[in-house]
Amino acid sequence: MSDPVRFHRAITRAIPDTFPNAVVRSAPVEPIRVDVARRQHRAYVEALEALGLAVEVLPAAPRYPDSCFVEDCAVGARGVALITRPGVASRRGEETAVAEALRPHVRLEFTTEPATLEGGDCLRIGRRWYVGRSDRTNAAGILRLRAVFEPLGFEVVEVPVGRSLHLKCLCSYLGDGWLLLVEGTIAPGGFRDVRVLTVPTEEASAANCVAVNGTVLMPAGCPITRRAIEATGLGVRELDTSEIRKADGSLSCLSVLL
Ligand code: CIR
Repeated sequence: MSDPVRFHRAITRAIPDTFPNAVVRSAPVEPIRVDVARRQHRAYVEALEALGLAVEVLPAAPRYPDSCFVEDCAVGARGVALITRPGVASRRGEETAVAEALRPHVRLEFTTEPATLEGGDCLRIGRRWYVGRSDRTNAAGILRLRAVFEPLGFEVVEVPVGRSLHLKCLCSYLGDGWLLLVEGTIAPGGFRDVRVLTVPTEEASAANCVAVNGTVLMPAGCPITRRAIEATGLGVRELDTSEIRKADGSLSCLSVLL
C-alpha cells in the first residue's frame, strides 16, 4: 500500500441473496435486482484484473446484506490495515472475514467500542489521511485512525461531511495531485497540495471513482466528469453501477486495495 494509486491486490466479496435488505437512507424507487448487481460486481472484478490486480472474491455472507461493501471494513497503508468497527449495528461482524483475508498480507490493527470508523470515510492522499466525521465515523474512530497511522508518518485531517453518507461519496483521489470533488460540498481549500476537478451536482455519483495504476474506473453515464478526467491524461473505464447505487454503494466501496 505504498502509493495510493498503485495497487497489486484487491479483496472483494460476492453479493449475497440478501442484498435487497442492505441499509439504505431512502428506499430505491425500483427494487434491487440481485442478478444484475452480481453482473455489475463481476464486471468490476474483471476490470480490476484487467488493470493487473490479483483479485480475491470472498464468499457471499447472506447474514450481512451489505457485506459486498468491503471498503468499509478496513483502512490500509504502508503494510498495516486498521480493521474498522462499522457505524451501523447490522454491519458489525462483516469485518471478520475481511481481516482474515488481509492477515497474510499486512499487519492488522483493530477498532473497539465506542469507536466507529468506516473505510468510506477515509481518503488517502500521499502521507495524509482525510477522514470524514459522519454518522458512521465518530470522534473515537478518528482518534484510533490517528493512533495507528501517525506513528507511521501520516497526518490525519478531519473533514466534516455534512449529511453525506461518507467522505468518499463526495471525492476521490486520482493520483498526480488530481482530486475529484462534487461542487458546493467540501471547500476545496480543505485539501492540501491537490488540483481539484469539479464534479457537477447532476453527476454527483461520478465523485466515487477508483484510480488504479493509471486508469480511473468511474460510474457510467457522467460525460462531463469523464471529459474532465480524460483531460488529465488518465485512462478512463466506465462501469455500470445502477444496482449497487440502489444500496447506497458505488465503486470504491466494493474493494480493499493493497
Ligand atoms: C451502507 O449504508 O452501509 C451500505 N448500504 C452502503 C455502504 C457504501 N460504502 C461505501 O461507499 N464505502
